[in-house]
Formats: sequence, structure tokens, C-alpha cells
Amino acid sequence: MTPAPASTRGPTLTQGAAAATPEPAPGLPRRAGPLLTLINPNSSAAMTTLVGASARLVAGPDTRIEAVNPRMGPASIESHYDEALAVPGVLAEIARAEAAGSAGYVIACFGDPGLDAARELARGPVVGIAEAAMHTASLLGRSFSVVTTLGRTRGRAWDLADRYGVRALCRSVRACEVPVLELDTDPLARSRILAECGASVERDEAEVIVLGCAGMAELCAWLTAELGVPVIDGVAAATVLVEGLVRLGLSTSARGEYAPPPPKPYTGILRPFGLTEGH
Ligand code: 5HY
Repeated sequence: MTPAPASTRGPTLTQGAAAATPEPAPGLPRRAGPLLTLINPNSSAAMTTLVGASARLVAGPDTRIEAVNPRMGPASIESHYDEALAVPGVLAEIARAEAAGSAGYVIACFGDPGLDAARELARGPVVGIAEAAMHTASLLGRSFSVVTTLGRTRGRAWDLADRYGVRALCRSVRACEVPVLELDTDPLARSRILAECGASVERDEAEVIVLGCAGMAELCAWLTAELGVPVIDGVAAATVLVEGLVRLGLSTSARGEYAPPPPKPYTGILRPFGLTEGH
């Protein structure tokens, strides 16, 4: 089966789930390059701004970056419950950005929430920041450690290391025990993150550090200088990966697991997520 042409990749969301706004986010310069959409799955506008800034630092000069967060969902993602309920918002943003002509996506939360479902819906490539950071780490050393926020999210990081086939390289997953939304307000946050990164290198013998939260992106350069080992911000890593895939003209295979979902109605508050064949 030849891949379906972009405009009919698959069923579309029924009315209501995604406000089809043809214009990219306000203030975005009209340039010829690809439009990439970074979705911060929590509803923190401050983290969305931070994620956008981190991506624009590494994106190519003609690449347009829109950084968005859903209009529904958790203020931050620090549990399985948060993650599960962040997914509808992520998918609604994918649908909105598809209508706006986005060429590729970054899911900017370290749990990579909704990654598989997003790949079924989107025409262009979709990369999660945990996936990008872990694979990038595997290119830079024989081992890496993840430093995340709350200890309760460590299991999820190990699950993803398994899923992405890099568990054998992962020396440890440490937690600084600073909540996501206090990373930039807690005066002790930086020193606690540095301490966990240092222990990962000195005690766990990690050769590379993976930052376990999109909210740590702006600490990357400082930590690299302090630690003397590569420190990876998944937002930046995922941005250049998606941009590279778009430039290569590559996208998710529409054959098999990531084929468009079969169209069907949804009920209740999820009714707008029902899928129809064509409009
Ligand atoms: C993140 N939560 O990157 C994850 C980090 C975590 O709201 N953005 C969030 O602690 O899992």
C-alpha cells in the first residue's frame, strides 16, 4: 500500500475536539521553512514558553517553531494519573496542528505521553523528549543516567529505557525531589539537581546525563560546564531529530502499528474525539 497522501492520511477528529485554526500561533514569522509543533502536555504556559525557547535555540534558521500546551489537562505531569489525562489534550493539539500544516511534532514531557497515538494521527514524524534524549545519550557514551523530578516517576523512566532498547546503557535514574512547577521557583532546585547529576557521574559512573524533565531545559549549559560530561536536554534533542527527519522527507510508516486508527464514534465528553473517514 503506498502511503496515503498527506491530506487523507486517516480519519479526522469529529467537530469540537480540535478548533481548525489555519494560522500558526500569533507572532510566528511567515518563513518558507517547515513548521514544527512542540506540545507541552501540561497546562503550564511558563513551561511552554521555556520549551519553545529551548527549541528555537537549536532549530534551523528557516524552521518555524510553535510551542503550545493543551487547553485541558493537568498543571504538571508527575503521576500515571496525570499522564493518562494529559493524552486527550495532546491529541487535540495534534489535530489542530495538522489542520495548520505542521510538518512534525515534539512531545515535550519526559513520560512521552500519547506518543504512539500521536503517531497514528499525524502525517509528519513525532518524537518524545525521553526517546530523543536516551537515543542521543547512546551516541555519546557507553552509559547514561537520568535525573528526574519526583522519585515516583523513576519507574516510568526505566520503562521507557526498556521500550527504547537502551536499558543496558542506563546506569541509574535519580530524583531531585523538586516538583515540576517548583523547578524555577525553589531556591534549592539547582543545587539539588546538580547533586544528583554529580552522584550519577561519581557513584553510578554515568558518562552522559539525561535531564528527566522539560522544565530542566534551561539548566543544560550550566550543568554541562559544572559536570564536564555531556548533559542532554530532550527538548533540544527531539527538535533537531524531528527537523532532521522532516528534511530527509521521512515520516511515521502508515503500515501496521501506526496506521491511522479505524474510524468510530466516541461517547460522553470524548465524543469530539470520535473519528470519521474524511469529513
Ligand atoms: C515533564 N512532567 O517533562 C515531566 C517531568 C516528570 O509536567 N513535564 C511534566 O517529572 O515526569
